[in-house]
Amino acid sequence: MTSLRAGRRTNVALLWLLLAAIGTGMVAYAVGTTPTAFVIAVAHGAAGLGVVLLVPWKSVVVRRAARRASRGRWVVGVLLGVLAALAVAGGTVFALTGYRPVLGVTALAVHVGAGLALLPLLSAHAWRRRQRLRRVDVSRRNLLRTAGFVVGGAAAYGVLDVTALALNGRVRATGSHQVGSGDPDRMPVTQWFTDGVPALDFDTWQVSVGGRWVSYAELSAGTDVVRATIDCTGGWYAEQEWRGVRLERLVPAADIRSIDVVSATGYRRRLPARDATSLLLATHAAGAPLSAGHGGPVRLVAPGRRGFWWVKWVQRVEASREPWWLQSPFPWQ
Ligand SMILES: Nc1nc2c(c(=O)[nH]1)N[C@H]1C(S)=C(S)[C@@H](COP(=O)(O)O)O[C@H]1N2
Ligand SMILES: [Mo]
Repeated sequence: MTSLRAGRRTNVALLWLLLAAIGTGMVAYAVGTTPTAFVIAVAHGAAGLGVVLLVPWKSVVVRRAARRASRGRWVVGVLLGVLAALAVAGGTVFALTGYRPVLGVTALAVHVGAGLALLPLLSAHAWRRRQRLRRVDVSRRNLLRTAGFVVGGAAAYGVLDVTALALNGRVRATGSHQVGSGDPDRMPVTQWFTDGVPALDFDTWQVSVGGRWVSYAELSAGTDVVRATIDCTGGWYAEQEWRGVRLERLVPAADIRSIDVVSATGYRRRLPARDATSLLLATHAAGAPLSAGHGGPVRLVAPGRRGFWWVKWVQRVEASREPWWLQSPFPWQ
């Protein structure tokens, strides 16, 4: 019986670690500022690598269960194992080798894809095999044991992080690798769901800001300069000197709750009104006009926010009475 109980303990610990890894992974994409991003990255790495440390115990459980498993369960089990392995391998390879797409796919994309695919399968697997929560599951000894794997995972993550730093130089706390700082032409052109780069005429381009048409000429004559880092959830970041007009000069702050920024492609983000002081409608990066790929004629610069907030090809900016969080957390457009 002791080995059965050990199996149960392993399963419970593994479930918590996997859910923690997936949860922190999702939260990581919503965070753009460094102290918070660092804490989340460590928690994510600790949970994920803690899973690896549990493999010797889980393999005993699996070997025992495989003998009496139905074919369906066996397939689900193998799939779960493969996805978990892909998630860990993808994350590790990405940390060590950086942003290097192979046929358009990065190790980070494999990591995220496998992690997201894991969630429904894992939930179904755990639900089918659910058991009543027992006192021992939340006993001090058991929680300490799980915490031990988290500490071990954190130590492994520390080693991975230091190795990544030695191999790649600067890595941001979000886990993103530096590509093209000070040299916008080297930055990757990134779209969530590629709707293609629109060819817009810079000379005649106008942006509707709070109902008023502002010409490209007026915006590109702006002298507000912001040094800020664009940090794509795809795993790269770049620091540039952006130039244009600060949004607060154009949108009166009177009783608005949020600001809608809409692209010529239909892509849009809604930002909290308190951001108005830091937002920039940029026409230039590193002294040169923005290329079409990087959002020219006009793009939004949103310091401290992940790249998906930096709306390209801005066509319309509007004050809104809706709260900013009334939108999909990530753009699915
Ligand atoms: N209109 C529009 N703006 C967009 C996107 C998009 O798909 N469409 N992608 C966002 C994402 S995910 C990132 S990381 C940055 C990338 O900017 P870049 O292509 O100039 O590097 O633009 C953001 N702005
Ligand atoms: Mo992105």
